[in-house]
Amino acid sequence: MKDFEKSVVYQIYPKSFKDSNGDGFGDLKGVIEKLDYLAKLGVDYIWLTPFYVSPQKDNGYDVAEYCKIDSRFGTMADFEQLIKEASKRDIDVMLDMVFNHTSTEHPWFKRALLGEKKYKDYYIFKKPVNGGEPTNWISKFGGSAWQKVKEFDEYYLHLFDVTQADLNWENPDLREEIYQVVNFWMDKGVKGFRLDVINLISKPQTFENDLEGDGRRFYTDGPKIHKYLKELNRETFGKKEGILTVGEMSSTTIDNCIKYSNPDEQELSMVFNFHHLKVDYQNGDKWTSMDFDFIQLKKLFNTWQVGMQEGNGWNAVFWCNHDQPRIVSRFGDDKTYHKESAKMLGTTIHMMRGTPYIYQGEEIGMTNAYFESIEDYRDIESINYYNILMEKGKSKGEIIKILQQKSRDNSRTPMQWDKTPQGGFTSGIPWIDVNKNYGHINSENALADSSSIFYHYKKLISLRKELDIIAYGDYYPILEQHPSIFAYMREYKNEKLLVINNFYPEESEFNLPEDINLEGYQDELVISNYENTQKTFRGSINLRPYESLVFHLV
Ligand code: TEU
Repeated sequence: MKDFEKSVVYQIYPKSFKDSNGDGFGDLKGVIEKLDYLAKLGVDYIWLTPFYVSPQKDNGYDVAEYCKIDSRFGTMADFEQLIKEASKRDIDVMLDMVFNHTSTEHPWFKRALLGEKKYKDYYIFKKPVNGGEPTNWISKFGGSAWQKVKEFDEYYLHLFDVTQADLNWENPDLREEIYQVVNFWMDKGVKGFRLDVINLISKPQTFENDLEGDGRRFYTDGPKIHKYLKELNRETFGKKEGILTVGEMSSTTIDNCIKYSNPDEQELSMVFNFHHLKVDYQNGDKWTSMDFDFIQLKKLFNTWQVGMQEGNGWNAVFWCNHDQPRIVSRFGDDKTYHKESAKMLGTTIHMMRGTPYIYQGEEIGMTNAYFESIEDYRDIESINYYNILMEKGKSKGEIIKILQQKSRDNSRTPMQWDKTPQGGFTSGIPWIDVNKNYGHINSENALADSSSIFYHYKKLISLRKELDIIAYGDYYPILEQHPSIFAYMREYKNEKLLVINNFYPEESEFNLPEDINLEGYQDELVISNYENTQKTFRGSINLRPYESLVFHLV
């Protein structure tokens, strides 16, 4: 059984990871081919995003069959082999479970439309109000969250795409179906679950207009959410020991996240929150283009690190996933200081209190795609917002600039394995273009260079195993108002860890705050991102561009 605090999870987006049969679409056999690479990196778990039967309107987050594998990804035999091969390398497999909604192609929804009461009650159908939508709620992908069906004079709720109908968790039969799905996959040997937007499953009793916002305040961390998660835990993963569960929590609060992840509550092992990834949204609007607010970034991390620690909750710590732009392009520098800034960003996250998640390609510093035409984009959210912004009168040029910064497709371009055509991802035509920089940013190059980002991440992972302070230490922010340095301390027993990161391309001077006394400690530099680095820490340090240093003080 693995210790979550000492583990690192690697997220795989199978569609873009490795294509084994030349159809341009990554698959499970492709994942098996690359297990040695992942074992070399040293990760403990792989989390695979959905590969179930799906019309792929939202790349698999629109599930049409929960217990069947989409033939484009392979077969159940491939999946069983993947579990076996991963386990030989001491890697456990985590699956992504989408239980807030199903595809409208799911047999339940189809039967609902045929008027079968049982299945209609699996979803949230409402009568029109004043001849229109039941409420003014807005879908996360733009437009109304309600869609009228021609079969009856009613609307169904879809918080995401119109093809993703929200499930009615009030219905105990529906909940029972969900438990069977989780148990089915657990019986296959799955050791963890990532639960998609799980804090949105509990909707209010009455549906009313939101006069202040888009409706999220009524269903985020909704009225019965903790009851449902306790029941889910009891009926499924709580029955087995050592199953890692991580909830994706949209627009959540620390108090709720403590409840979700404090072991006494018996809900989940850990949570993702996204507040730190909204510091480049102008007035909360993602579809704008602006620089990130560094002070706010630190403030959010510090508040969550300390808040979760005080409540004995547990964070999943991360920069990247399949919904976020690439971090080196976002808060680092993907040109002059590509290597330095990518390593610095990795260190910032991996030394925190929480379980780190690495998204495929992050370990080689993959960058945003910088697609120049809307035809290159595949993501439904990006395409919807392209149209919305066009209607609002923005120019094509402005919109493309926003998409180059914000689109989810930035992280969905194929994994760059080597310098052969299509970056070695496929022998065919990939479903989305490969980033043009695959000739120099690729895994083969990274493996051949002992100073690569890959080996820095490998070292971060192994340090977590070696030093208990990284897994178990307390977190203390320092220099909170410093305009360019993100520094913090960890403390465990009589040890300390001092983590210092320069987030900018200019040099910056680090001075230890006067109230921290390190007299009597021996210090050892455990990881850094420049060669020729001073090995001990005393007094002040002049940091080079994006320099990152971690000292262990014993
Ligand atoms: O994402 C939930 C979610 O709200 C986002 O991160 C979303 O992509 C972002 O708000 C858009 O601005 C999860 C999945 O990770 C995502 O890929 C799915 O599209 C979504 O749920 C629906 O299942």
